[in-house]
Amino acid sequence: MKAKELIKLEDQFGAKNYKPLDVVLNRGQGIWVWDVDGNKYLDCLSAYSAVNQGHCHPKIRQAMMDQADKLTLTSRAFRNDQLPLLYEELCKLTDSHKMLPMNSGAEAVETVIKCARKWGYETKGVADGQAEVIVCNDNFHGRTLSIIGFSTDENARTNFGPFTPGFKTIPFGDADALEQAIGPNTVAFMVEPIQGEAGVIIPPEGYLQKVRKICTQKNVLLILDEIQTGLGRTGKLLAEEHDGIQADLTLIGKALSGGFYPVSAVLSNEAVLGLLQPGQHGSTFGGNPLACAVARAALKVLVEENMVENAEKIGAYFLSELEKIQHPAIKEVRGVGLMLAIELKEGTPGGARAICESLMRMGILCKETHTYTIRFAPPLIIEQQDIDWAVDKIKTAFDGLS
Ligand code: IF1
Repeated sequence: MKAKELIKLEDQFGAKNYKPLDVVLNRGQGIWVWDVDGNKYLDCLSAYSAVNQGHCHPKIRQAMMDQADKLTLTSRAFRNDQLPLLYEELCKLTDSHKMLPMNSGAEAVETVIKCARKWGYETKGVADGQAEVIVCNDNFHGRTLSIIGFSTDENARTNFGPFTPGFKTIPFGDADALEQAIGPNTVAFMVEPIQGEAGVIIPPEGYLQKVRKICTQKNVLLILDEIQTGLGRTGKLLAEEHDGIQADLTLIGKALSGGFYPVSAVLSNEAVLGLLQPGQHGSTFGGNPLACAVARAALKVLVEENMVENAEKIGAYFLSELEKIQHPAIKEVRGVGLMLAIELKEGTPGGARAICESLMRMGILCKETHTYTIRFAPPLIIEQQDIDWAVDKIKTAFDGLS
């Protein structure tokens, strides 16, 4: 079917909760994707960092096919032979004591909030029903009711209430604000090491170190949402490594499956996840053998093929090349590893969307965030020559800006 007809079908039968670029993809390999008309594009979004390993990685694909031939789902009523191996491999890789498998990122966030509250009541001694979790302005943690309830994005939350109580918001990047916001009922502080949806917002140097110290001093759990920053995206396996700290609870998702399948996880020290008793949390699909086999392969190729190191090296190169682009519409270029952004000056005609559409016509897919930020997050296997090719196109896109 032609792109036009497919778009028409989507508009007719689909809920309009997205406004995608009008490119209809049907194939992907490595850093490249193709549309139904056979046009080839460099993927600079990587499905919001879910395909860090590149599209249709052959080894992850093989693991998925092999497992699909054997056993896909048992539920957690029975054990399967893949989950224990994922537990061990992921915990060793991330230096965690325990992990809890879920499916989507939002589910991992919901899970961690439940666990933090439970820890607050049973270990910290917070009075029943009083637990409070501190989050940041402009956070993005997912789409469930509890999560959007503590979002500060009006578009995400308007007319979806009433919401779950027990959350407090503070400015991102401000450790003093955290110190002041913590009260006797605070059980956790949850934060993205770099805010993704907010537009690749990098906190001031040393922020996570300060936050870690404050949380330890005040007996508050530090929860890092690394669903987007994790698994190599920023040039480290986990972004917390840039600050040399360890969170009490870490969330990962997206690239945990290399884009084949929704797999997420809560990683923790024993004290927190150890509190859960049978029947208190679960999911039909969480921890299923297909998901676990895929996740094991996704982690294996990430390590074996040095994707994290490549993200660090090529990311630094990409940033330095983007910084060389001189254009009056550019306000700032920033990034860590392969999580990069160009922010345009307010009022730039057409905004970031115009640049994204122009890049699409030249064979690069990226997505604007908010009105003025263009995000670049290619798969971590990208090479220098691909960056050179892309930067050339990005320059041309800016030249075309009136
Ligand atoms: C969409 C953004 C990215 C996340 C962090 C949890 C989740 C996400 C830090 C929830 C999900 C997504 C979802 C996607 C757009 C996207 C996104 F632009 F909204 F911010 F990646 F940059 N924590 N992020 O970034 O994970 O439940 O979706 O598996 O279309 O909503 P999920």
